[in-house]
Amino acid sequence: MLQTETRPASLVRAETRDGIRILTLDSPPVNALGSRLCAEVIRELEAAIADSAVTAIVFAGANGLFSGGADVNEFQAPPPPGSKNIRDVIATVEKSDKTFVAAIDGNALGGALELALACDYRVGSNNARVGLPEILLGLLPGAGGTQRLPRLLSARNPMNNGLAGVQMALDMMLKGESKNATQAKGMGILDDVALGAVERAVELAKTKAGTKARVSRFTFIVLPSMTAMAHGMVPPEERGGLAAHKLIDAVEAASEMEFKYGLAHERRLFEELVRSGPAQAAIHLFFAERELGKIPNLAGDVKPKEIKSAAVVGAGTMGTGIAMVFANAGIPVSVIDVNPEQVERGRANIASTYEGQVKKGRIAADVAKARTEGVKFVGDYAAIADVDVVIEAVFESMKVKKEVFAALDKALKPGAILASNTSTLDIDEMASMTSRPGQVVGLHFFAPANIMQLLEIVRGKSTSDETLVTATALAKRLRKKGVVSGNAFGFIGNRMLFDYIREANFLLEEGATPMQIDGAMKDFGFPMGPFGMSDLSGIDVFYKISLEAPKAPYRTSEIAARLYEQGRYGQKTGKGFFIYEDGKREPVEDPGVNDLIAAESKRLGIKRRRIKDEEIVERCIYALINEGARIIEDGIAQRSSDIDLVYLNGYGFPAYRGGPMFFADQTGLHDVVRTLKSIAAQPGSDLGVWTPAPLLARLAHQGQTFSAFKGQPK
Ligand code: 3H9
Repeated sequence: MLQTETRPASLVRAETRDGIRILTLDSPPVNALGSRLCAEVIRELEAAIADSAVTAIVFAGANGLFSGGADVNEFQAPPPPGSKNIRDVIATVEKSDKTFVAAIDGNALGGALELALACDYRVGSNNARVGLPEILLGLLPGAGGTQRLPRLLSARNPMNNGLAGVQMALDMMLKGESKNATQAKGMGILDDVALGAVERAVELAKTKAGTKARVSRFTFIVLPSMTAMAHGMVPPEERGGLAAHKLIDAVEAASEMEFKYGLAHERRLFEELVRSGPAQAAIHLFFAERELGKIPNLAGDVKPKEIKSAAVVGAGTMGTGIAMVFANAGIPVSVIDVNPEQVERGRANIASTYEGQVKKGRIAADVAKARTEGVKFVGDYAAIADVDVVIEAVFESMKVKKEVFAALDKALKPGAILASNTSTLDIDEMASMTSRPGQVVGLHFFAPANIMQLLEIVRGKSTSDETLVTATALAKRLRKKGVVSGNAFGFIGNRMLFDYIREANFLLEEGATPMQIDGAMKDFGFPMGPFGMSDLSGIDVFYKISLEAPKAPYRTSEIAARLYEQGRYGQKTGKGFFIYEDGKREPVEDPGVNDLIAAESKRLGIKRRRIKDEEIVERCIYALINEGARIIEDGIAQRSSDIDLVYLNGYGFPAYRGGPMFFADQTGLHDVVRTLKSIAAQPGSDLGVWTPAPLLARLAHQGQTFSAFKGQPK
């Protein structure tokens, strides 16, 4: 007998089949368990529990998934008093004597899996994915996940007193990894996998009605050596590991305390985390990534063009790296280069990269073979006439790039997109060499292209909306974080980098050493300091870029130029700001460089002084922030969160600080402006570079943040 009772305006659909009440979460796009949905679920649950004709309750989800978990938006401010959350839903389930089954179709993440774990049984469809990814948001599972998952997995994996299961639970939560249906069934998270999860759940509910299999009643043990090892494997609390350490504490509490006290402990730890800087940074970045593909002011509903094949001009390190990015995404790609030695080096680079991945167990040998074969080397433009997109990755000189663009325009089919991998140069000037400026765009990959996540998509003055939308869709397909940038020298990332490097060099002239500056920036959380980075990228590369840069309105440091003149290009020559012994990557201090810097200070009449690490960090980071503000105001970046993603994914800014603009917001823009003014007041610093950017000054005055500023690009 089928009775249907639907409430269209509601976020929960209730339906009864043969005494089984099915509650379907229906809150697009991802059925996030926000306060309104939770209140409605509780109302429906209470009605079902009170109904003596209902023998069991099944939870399901609409919109192609069970649920994406708690509504992350609600973690950005304290909840209003009395609002309901997923913990209240689970408490209602836990109190009831009825039988509960979760029917998981698609994703059940975070609070959604925690709800499923509170049920007696869990059934997944073939496309089910379950996980507790809270750690990726700087949180821990806060609705019983740290208490129920180790209990369940310990019971389902009883070898070694259930310790293997506890280890699985810890690993899964500490990595934030989700598991597919087969894996979840193998681990014991799912009781069954079936084609139709809801139908199977209803069947199971009918046969199991009246029985209980509550995970909360299981017990488990965890060894102190196991948690000690886990603490040792995650980063220190102050370096992004706060949530991980608290998560391990919560699991330990689960084994030591009665269930209800363990829950209370987990809740306390969650509440501490959710207000912490790292969690707020991670939540900011979660939404920043979801904003990425959104381009304001497009003319209508513009669709991306299909990209079926690609070509790269130049078989150097960058060109072959880009080719591998396409091969990894399954897009056939040709590399064009006329220099046979370069081609051989490129071929060898690709082969050795894929072989290395096979050796490390990252890809299978047949995948490596297919990818290697997916890259063809060709010698002339005629061979790439039919490709849909071409990326030039030749020498960073406008003259050379213009010649390449003119040749590509003649050779390629109409409509093909011509892209440049330039890291600084003017896209419009390259477009002017073609008959198709609308199909010209910058695609600035970061080295090594096959590893680094960032892709700056540079919009020239004539770049068409269709080209731009195609480029952002392509970025997604290539599994890159594609940030749209306006066409300014250095775009977003390098334009800000020049200010950062400028300040680091001024600090050298005033009394610091490269080792001290790099150490201070590493303590702040960067994987390497500005001088280690210069040595890695090449002092020659920076020097040549500086020749093409617009003239700065203030003096520039000449230290790097002195090193360049001595042939000290960095790691590739074994010496730069540092010395690299026997091809090692570890920088060693060079007293000769310190003498060279001291001589520069003398030449400039600067009296060297002791500089504290705090001043180093402040000046380098605040230089980034001030230029970032100008970039937003000039419409080069669409939003401040795009700048944060650029710095995180391209330049190693520590994720737990959320990016330079978010860091400024957290510091308070008023305080940032006050610090800028105090730096400017120091003798010798008043070069005009510390004048607060007008947007920064305005927002500080209004008590605003960069995140809340919704200015539009020009
Ligand atoms: C948690 O559960 C805490 C509990 O332990 C304790 C609580 C007390 N909330 O990614 P997409 C939005 S913490 C709010 O492009 P996909 C997203 O912003 C939570 N919004 O889709 C976007 O909005 P817009 C633990 C969310 O198909 C839209 O949905 N859960 C949430 O590629 C589409 O997103 C997680 O960490 C959310 N939870 O991937 C899971 N999730 O259209 C986070 C998504 O306005 N979510 N949105 O830009 C995901 O991993 C993916 O979104 C998912 C779908 C796999 C679900």
